Amino acid sequence: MQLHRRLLLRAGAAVGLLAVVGQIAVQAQPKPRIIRITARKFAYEPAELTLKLNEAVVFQLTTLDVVMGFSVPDFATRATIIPGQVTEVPMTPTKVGEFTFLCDVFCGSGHENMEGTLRVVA
Ligand SMILES: [Cu+2]
Repeated sequence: MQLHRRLLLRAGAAVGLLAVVGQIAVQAQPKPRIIRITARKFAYEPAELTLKLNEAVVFQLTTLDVVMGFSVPDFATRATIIPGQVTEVPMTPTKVGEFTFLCDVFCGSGHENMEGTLRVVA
C-alpha cells in the first residue's frame, strides 16, 4: 500500500514536470516575423526579400489595384491577393539559396514580368 502510494506520487510529479517542460517549449517558439508586401501592376514592393533559414514568417499581402497572385514555387507557397483585403500566408524557408516569387494570376499585359527575388541565408 505504502509503495503504491509512493509510485502514484512519483507519477504525479512526472506529469507535473512534463507540463512545465511543455509550457517552456511553447513559450520558446518565437512569433513569426511579419513581412508586408504590396502588389500593383506589375511589381511587388519590396521586390527583394531576405529570410533566414528555418525562420517562420508570415507574408501580409495587399494589392493596390487588381487581383494578384503571390507564388513561391520552391516552397510550395501561394495565395491570391484581393483588393481591399490583407492576405496572410505563413512560410518557413527550409533551404538556402536564391528563389523567385511571382504573380500567378493574370493581371494584364506585363503580368509575365511580375516577380521578385527571395534570398534565404543560413
Ligand atoms: Cu499577374
